Amino acid sequence: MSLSSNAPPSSAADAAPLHPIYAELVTQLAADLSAVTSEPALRTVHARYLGKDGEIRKRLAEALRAAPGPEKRTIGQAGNTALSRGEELFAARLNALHDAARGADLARSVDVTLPGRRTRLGGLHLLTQVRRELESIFAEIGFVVASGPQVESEFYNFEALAMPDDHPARDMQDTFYLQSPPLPGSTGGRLVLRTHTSPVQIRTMLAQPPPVRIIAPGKVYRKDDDPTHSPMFNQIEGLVVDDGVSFADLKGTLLYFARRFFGPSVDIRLRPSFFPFTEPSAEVDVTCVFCQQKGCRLCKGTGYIEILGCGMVDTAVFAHVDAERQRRGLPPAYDPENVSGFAFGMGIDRMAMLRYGVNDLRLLFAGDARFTQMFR
Ligand code: 2NL
Repeated sequence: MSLSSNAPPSSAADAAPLHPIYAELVTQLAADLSAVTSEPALRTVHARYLGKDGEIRKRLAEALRAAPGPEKRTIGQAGNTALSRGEELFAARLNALHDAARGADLARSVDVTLPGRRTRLGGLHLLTQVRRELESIFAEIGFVVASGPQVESEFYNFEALAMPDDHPARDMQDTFYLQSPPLPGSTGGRLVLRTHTSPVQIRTMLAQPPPVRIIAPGKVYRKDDDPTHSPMFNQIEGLVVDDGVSFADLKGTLLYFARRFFGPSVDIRLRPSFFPFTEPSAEVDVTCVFCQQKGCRLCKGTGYIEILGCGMVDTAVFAHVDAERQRRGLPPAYDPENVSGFAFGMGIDRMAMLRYGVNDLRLLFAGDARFTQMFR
C-alpha cells in the first residue's frame, strides 16, 4: 500500500484562485465528489463535470464565443487550469475511497484459534452403490450396460415380449398408462411407464444382430403400493443371445453372480416357473445368507431365499423382433434355427435389502438422512 496516498491532496486546496467564470463550477464539483461514497458514483460525477460534454468544457466554449478576441487566450488557459484542478480533486477522492476500502478490509479480525468447520462429504445412495456393484460383477463376465426410456410404448413393453392385448399385466389396475395420445407416426400403441426393463433388451435386438450380452438396470413402475411394494422400484435384467447359448450357460452365469454378490460359500437352486417371454423358465433361490440353511424367519425355515427369475428366451420374442426388424428394412438376425439366448431379471431393491439386512422397502425411497447416512 502506498503511504503517500494518505497525504492531503497536494495542489487543489491551496492553489492559486481560479478564474471567476470557473470557480463556482469547481467548488460544486468538489462538493459532489465528497458526497459520493462509491467508485461508480464518483466516475459519474467525473463525467458530468470533466467529461467531453461536461459542465467545465461547456462553460469554456460559451465563454470563448462571448469573449472579445484579446481575452480568448486568457479564458482558454484558465479553462485548462480549471480542468486540471478538477482532475486533481477527482484523483484525490478516488484515492481516499480506495484507502477507506483497504482500511475496512484490514480492520476485519479473524480468530485463528477457532476450530475449523468440517466440510461434510455427501455419499452415494445405497441403491446406487448396489446397482454399480451389480453392473461391475456382470462386467467381469462380459456384460455391457444398456439403457432406455422409462416411458415406453405398449409394443416395446408388452407386445414384443409375447404379452398379448388380453394379458392381465396390461390391465389398468397393474400398469400406469399415460393420458397423452401415441407419438405421431408411432405404431407402438399407447404409452406406458415401463413395468420392467425388458423393453431395453428389445430395443437392443432391434438395433444390432447377435452376439448380445447386456444388462439393463433402471427404474420401473407398477400400480402397487403396500409395505412390500412401491409404485416405483429398480430392476436389473440381463440378456444373452448368440449361436449355441444353453440353459447350462444361464445356470453358470447365475452361480457366478450369486457367489460374487453373496459370498463364495453360497449355492443356488432353480425351480420351474413361468414367464410369458421365456421357455423354459425358472425361479432362482440362494442358500440363506442369514442362517446358513439352518432355517430362520427370513427364509421361512426353508434354508433358501428367492433372488430372481430367468429362462431361455421364448422363440415368440425372437419372432416379434425379426418381424419388426423386417418392417424397418433390416435383415432378420434372430432366427431360432441359428441363435438362442437366456434372460433373467431381479429387483435391485431386493438385492440391497438382502445384502444389508434392510427390513422395510420404503426406507430405500424415503430419503430419511438417518437411514441414508448408514451407508456412506
Ligand atoms: C423377475 C423375472 C425376468 C426376463 C425377465 C426377458 C427379456 C427379454 C426376453 C426374455 Cl427381451 N426375457 N426378461 C426373463 C425372465 C425373468 O424377470 O422376477 N424380475 C424381477
